Amino acid sequence: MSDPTIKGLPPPPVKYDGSNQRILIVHARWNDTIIQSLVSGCVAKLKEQGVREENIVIKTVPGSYELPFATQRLIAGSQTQSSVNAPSLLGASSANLVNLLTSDEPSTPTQPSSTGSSSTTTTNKASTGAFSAAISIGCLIKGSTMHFEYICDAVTNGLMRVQLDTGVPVIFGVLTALTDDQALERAGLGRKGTKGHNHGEDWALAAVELAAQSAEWS
Ligand code: DLZ
Repeated sequence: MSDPTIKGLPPPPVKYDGSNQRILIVHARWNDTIIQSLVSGCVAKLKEQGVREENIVIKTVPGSYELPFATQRLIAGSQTQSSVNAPSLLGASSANLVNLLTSDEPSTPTQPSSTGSSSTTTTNKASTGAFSAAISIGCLIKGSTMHFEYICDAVTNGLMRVQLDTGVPVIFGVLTALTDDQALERAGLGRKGTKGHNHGEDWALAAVELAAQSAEWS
């Protein structure tokens, strides 16, 4: 049983207003049940903070290892959209890539994963413009090889680099769990006496706070 008085995100000193923010969620599809719960908790909390549905853009990638690249491309694409000079900065091939990842078309629903249980519903009237913050969501669960350690390290460093390089806050929404139960508990799906706590909610709060604060800090 976890003790909420010791660990976890305490409430912010003020309630930050997300009504003018545009938030990107990029999520992996590996460990789909856990991911769906994290994304749902995250979206619900973003809305509670005032973020409008059309300003929540959800994109997916296969696994957590793909998160840094996709997050970087999508942020760069959104900055290009909102800058009149930006097209001249891009070579033809990278411009095409950005267009591919940031189509003006509405976000498509999550594709079924190998488990076939994916059901994230995304907005059907997505807005355009620069993202105020991004939340990269994945779930890595340790197996019997060193794969877990390498991917955890690469994704953690990659996402840190993306936020420092782009100047857009990137929230680290990646569970790095040693067991299935650890991951389930952190997605609010615990099965050992307590449902645990959905960390997706904390990531939403962090995104709105960082988006509001970084606008003031710059
Ligand atoms: C290959 C793999 C494995 C074994 N485990 C996970 C996992 O627990 N969580 C996750 O998000 N992704 C996993 N992947 C997929 C990799 O992240 C990546 O998609 C592939 O190695 C292709 O680059």
